Amino acid sequence: MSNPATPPAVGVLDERPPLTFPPGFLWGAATAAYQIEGAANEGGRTASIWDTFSHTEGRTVAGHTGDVACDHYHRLTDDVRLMAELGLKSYRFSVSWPRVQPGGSGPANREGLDFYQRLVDELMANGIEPWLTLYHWDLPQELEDAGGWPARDTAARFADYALLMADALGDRVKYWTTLNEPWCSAFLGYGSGVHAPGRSDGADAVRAGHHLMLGHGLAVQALRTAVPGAQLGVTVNLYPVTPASDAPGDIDAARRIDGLANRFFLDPILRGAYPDDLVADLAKVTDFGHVHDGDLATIATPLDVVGVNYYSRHVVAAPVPGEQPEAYWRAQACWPGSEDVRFVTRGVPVTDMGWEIDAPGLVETLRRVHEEYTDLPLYVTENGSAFIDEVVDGQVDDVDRLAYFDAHLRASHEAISAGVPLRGYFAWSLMDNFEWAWGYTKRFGMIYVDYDKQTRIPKSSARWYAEVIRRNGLAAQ
Ligand code: IFM
Repeated sequence: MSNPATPPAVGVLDERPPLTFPPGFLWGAATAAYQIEGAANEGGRTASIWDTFSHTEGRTVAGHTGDVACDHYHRLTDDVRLMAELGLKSYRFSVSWPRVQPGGSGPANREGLDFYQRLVDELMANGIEPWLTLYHWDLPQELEDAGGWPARDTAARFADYALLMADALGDRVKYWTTLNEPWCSAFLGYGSGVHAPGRSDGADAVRAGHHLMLGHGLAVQALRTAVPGAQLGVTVNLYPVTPASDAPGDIDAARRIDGLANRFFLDPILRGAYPDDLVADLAKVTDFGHVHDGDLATIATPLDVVGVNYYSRHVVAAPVPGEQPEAYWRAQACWPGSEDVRFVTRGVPVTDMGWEIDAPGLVETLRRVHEEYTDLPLYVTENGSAFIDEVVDGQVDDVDRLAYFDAHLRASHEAISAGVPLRGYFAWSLMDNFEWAWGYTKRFGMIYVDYDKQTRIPKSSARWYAEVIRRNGLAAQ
């Protein structure tokens, strides 16, 4: 195999044909509770692992926290008006578990539920379909203190919380996502520790991944009864994993990383089993004794939709013996058992996160999920890019982000033409927000947020996206 395909440069919009999406295609934008809400200590909300983590010295860039974020908690009405001006058909938000169920167990917090009820009502009054994600990384701190996701009981707590939300919003919300990107929760939170709760133990990461999926399965079972007619799903972040060359060592490195990044979740959720090669790769880390009889059947409880978050591709190479400085190993600790695999760059354009821009990888990813795993409707539940934005004369002309969206929407269309039942696309993100360990230093939004004044400026990409939605497709370039 030669070097992996180099994606076309993004940044230049050359001649491209107009493209129309299927009728009813769900055009949306996404956010997450801790990244935008702020009001960390209001309305009865208690701490999540991200409050604790971000308030711990050295965990986030410049000590940034989500205490205030975009102050969306107090600006809900104005923010929904901006969504309506964009013409969004759907808005994907997440619920802060410790806001609605302080401490992660016991009764619901009326004030917390009120916030989401007002949000949903406001969305519906503006003709915007609410898309609710139950878990976007903000585990109540008390549940972490009791063991966190490596502890089996957290899965049961999650199903209880799902029921509490079904009770509050089941009459109005049709689309329910259990987890957002369980790979990040498990392997960044408990493996490399660069995300909350900041623990670093490969076996715990694997256990966390399993219990997240168990919680997902239990929640789907509970929601299936509690919310008849709901569209239930999960969102996984997927990457094509390409070997740096056709050398057997590189091909094996790609197999291993694909196992940990993609198949760790796709196989149990959509096939009801862990892949044998992944179990073998992880043998030195865990004996999978945490998997009880019946777990995999629960995890594979039938779904209605699958959400795919796509940002980039991994290109990997075989370990080089002796070449493993400590800092390098730590960064790789999110790949238990395969810490020595090398991640290589191809010199193609990258975003401000340093992630290679690779729109063809989205076609590959969507086709793989459809062709190898499921006939279920798919949604791109996140796709987007961080770039450095500048406000000039009150405007933000984010041409690179716009080009990124354009390329990935063309890729989405190509996937549909190839037979993928892709039913919608959610831009990440509606507005700039707290980018986890990076704090406010990375901007992914279509709407610029001035964090000091809490003002919003729709960027060029937002105006362009509004036009895409209006046309149900892309104009010729
Ligand atoms: O900001 C995150 C989001 O919370 C989850 N998916 C990836 C985004 C960009 O890093």
